[in-house]
Amino acid sequence: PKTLKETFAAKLPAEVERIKKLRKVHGSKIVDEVTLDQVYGGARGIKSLVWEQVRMLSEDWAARSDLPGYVVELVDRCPPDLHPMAQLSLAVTALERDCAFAKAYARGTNKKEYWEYVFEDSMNIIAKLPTIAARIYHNVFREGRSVPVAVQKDKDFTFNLVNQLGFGNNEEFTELMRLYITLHADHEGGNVSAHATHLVGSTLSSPMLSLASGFNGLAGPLHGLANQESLNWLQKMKATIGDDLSDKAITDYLWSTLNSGQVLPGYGHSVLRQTDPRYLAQRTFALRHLPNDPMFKLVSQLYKLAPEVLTQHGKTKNPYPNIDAHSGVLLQHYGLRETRFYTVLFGISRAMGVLAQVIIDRALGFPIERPKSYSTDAWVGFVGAK
Ligand code: FCX
Repeated sequence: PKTLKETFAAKLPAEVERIKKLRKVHGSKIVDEVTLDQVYGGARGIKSLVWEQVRMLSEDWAARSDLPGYVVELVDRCPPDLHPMAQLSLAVTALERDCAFAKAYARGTNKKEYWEYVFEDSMNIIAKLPTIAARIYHNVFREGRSVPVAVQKDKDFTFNLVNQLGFGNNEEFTELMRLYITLHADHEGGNVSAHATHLVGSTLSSPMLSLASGFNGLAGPLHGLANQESLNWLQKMKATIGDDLSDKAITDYLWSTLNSGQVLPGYGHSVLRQTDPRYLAQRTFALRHLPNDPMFKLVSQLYKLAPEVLTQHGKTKNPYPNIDAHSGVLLQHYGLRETRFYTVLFGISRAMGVLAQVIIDRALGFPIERPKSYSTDAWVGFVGAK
């Protein structure tokens, strides 16, 4: 008898063909109407989460930054070859023990107050992320020979993040990290890390477990891990073409990547149809601070050549660079060379965006998210296909 996997593999080609034909004939058919009401659910006056008093916020986060001992132990016991994103997700999941919202819910707190506890939890999580990340960094990349220095309670979030990683005496790098943290926070709710956090939170699961779900999505190569993939790919390209930055050498390398069935990491986007403004913001920083960095020059050459190659390749709807095409060369320039750590920095920033949204979701009483699914047979019936 065939194994389940062999049975599935044997059925797959016919199924792919059937769906392709179904979409070809009925792809443009309207299958649902979404009213604005369904999008908003219970919109009322949305309280803004923009802060006027940044100093107060920094002090508040510094005051909440201590890690519970058991979380430190859990991180320290992770094997160094466990990907830093998996370690980050584990640590954030473990913070669930002190979840104010879960305790309030268990006490039967009125749903109008949920958001206040989610707010507390979100602030506590964000405040602890730099120390968790720095601990992972020292364990994995300094073989645990060093530990993060203490949080300086009078300094801001990013100063402490950079200082705890061990790069504190570099003001320019701190400035870059302020840009990095700002750019990666969030751009809208549909990307996987934002949507996963929102979706899991819609079940009233805790902010810790919701954020860990978002981090698990961010760890995918087509999403947040693209910043790691992008720099690794650039380094392989540099190793192959050396100092030959000619259009021909680079174009040939781009085609060799595409012809081997791989994507160009850092290019394309599910929604954008132009160069990612977050890419341009990083480019502006690089032109000002590291115009002669050889890897920046390579990124610039790619920016000139890759869109044309991707257009000729004819598959992507967006041949332009996204945020991940630039971030790695900036981090590397300042000495943070460990690409397996890059998505952790993306996650620290993304947490601010997605947790803010979870607070708003609870404040507005957004319902549990529940799209409808059908089997292909049912879809066939639905669209009246043969
Ligand atoms: N290189 C090669 N092929 C690409 C491509 C790229 N950079 N981007 C898209 N394509 C291909 C897709 O693989 C797909 O091919 P298929 O039909 O054989 O599956 C086709 O073009 C259509 O894809 P498209 O609709 O344009 O894009 P999607 O919405 O499906 O995917 C992502 C968007 C971002 C996932 C896609 O552009 C990609 O894989 N990019 C490379 C990885 C990356 O940089 N991800 C980071 C995205 C974002 F910035 C982030 O989340 O951080």
